[in-house]
Amino acid sequence: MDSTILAAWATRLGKKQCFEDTSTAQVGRLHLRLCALLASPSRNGRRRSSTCVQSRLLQKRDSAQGSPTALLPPCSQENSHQIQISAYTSYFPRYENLCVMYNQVTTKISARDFLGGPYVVGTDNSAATVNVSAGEVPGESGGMESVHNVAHEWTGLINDPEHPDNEDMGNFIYAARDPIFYSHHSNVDRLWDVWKTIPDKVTRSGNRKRMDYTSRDFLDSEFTFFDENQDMVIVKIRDSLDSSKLGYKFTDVSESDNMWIYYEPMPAQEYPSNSSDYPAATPSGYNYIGTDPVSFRLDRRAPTSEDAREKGVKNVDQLQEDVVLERVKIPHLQYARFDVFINYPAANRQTRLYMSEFVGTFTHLPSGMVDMSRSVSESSSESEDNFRIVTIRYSVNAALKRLGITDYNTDIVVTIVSKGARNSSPKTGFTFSNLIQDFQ
Ligand SMILES: [Cu+2]
Repeated sequence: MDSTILAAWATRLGKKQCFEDTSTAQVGRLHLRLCALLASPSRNGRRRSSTCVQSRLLQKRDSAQGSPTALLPPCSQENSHQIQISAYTSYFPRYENLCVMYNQVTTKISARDFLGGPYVVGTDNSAATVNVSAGEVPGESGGMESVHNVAHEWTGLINDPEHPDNEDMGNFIYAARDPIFYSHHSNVDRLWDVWKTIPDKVTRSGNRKRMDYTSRDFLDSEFTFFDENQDMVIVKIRDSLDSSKLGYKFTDVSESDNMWIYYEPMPAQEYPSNSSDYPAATPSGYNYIGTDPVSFRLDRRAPTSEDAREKGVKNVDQLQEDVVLERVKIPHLQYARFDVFINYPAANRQTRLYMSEFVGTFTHLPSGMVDMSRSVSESSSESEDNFRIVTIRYSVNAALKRLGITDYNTDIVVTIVSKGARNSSPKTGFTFSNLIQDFQ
């Protein structure tokens, strides 16, 4: 364990940069009761989870130090400096979770970065090839998609040989069979509300309000539901953006939300890296993310008033700087995860994610967008239809500031760490069309 990291932990606890109230930072009692449902003999046994939420929670509780249910060390006097080093380690995954949330939600200022690319006429999230000149638009993943996906991964059965279809929560075909699906998605909705309340200045000096898309393509998109009387109900996005119009209101932002909203990543490693030692990505070319980490140089420029005008903001200070992985090609049936680090080419699958150099993640779950007449495991066709093309944005303003990069002339090294499900080795490599700097 790096001594500078341990020193930072001691400083953090010494300065009481932790949270007084951890009472809400636990899995709700609701889900404990749901375990009875998960194991109910009335469910399809083949789709019954063998490791329900309760058992996972109890495992975590058993391995935790201190308070059995607290997710973080409490701020009591006794534990400020006296905690043994070994006790910190059991909290590392929790700080990693907070840092992932911070990078996927807090650092995202624009709707495009948080929600994903706008769905406009021509958007195709499933096509293997995208003909831009013909008006086709590749899908773009926002920060929230991966936050949503990891909960599916955690409560699903990815990589379980007895459940090759990753049912239930690990496969979108089956996910709604699991009762936790509904509370998970309620929380996704709640986090969307929370995102809009986070002040810009948490990560930057800007003053930009976080807003939904305002285009009619977005607001007038329709979804069809059936109500409790089995009558069809059509809901437009514009009707669902304000939950109070739907008859409910989320509770106020809690102390456990503040843990990730105001998370302070650990100090930088001060890893000596010379960006000129690394190749730039080939524009519109063949770029490869292998099973080992891969690093690229990213040439940067300053934003212009034209950039600001294009994005509908008044001045360049309101723009958000992104590192963009363009058009990553992912087989629908393959699990994919890319963690990205800035100026830390030594990053690998073991690198902890609570560090300043970590700028975000992306997770693609094996998807049900395949021939529904066959089970996913049977569907082995590698035809072009079975790929997803997706552009992924990593927002880097806050990380650049933490790393002491205060100008736009300094090029950076971007390291992509590919991971398999549950941090296993990735099974395959992926290609992407370019790695660029962009402003939103
Ligand atoms: Cu979901």
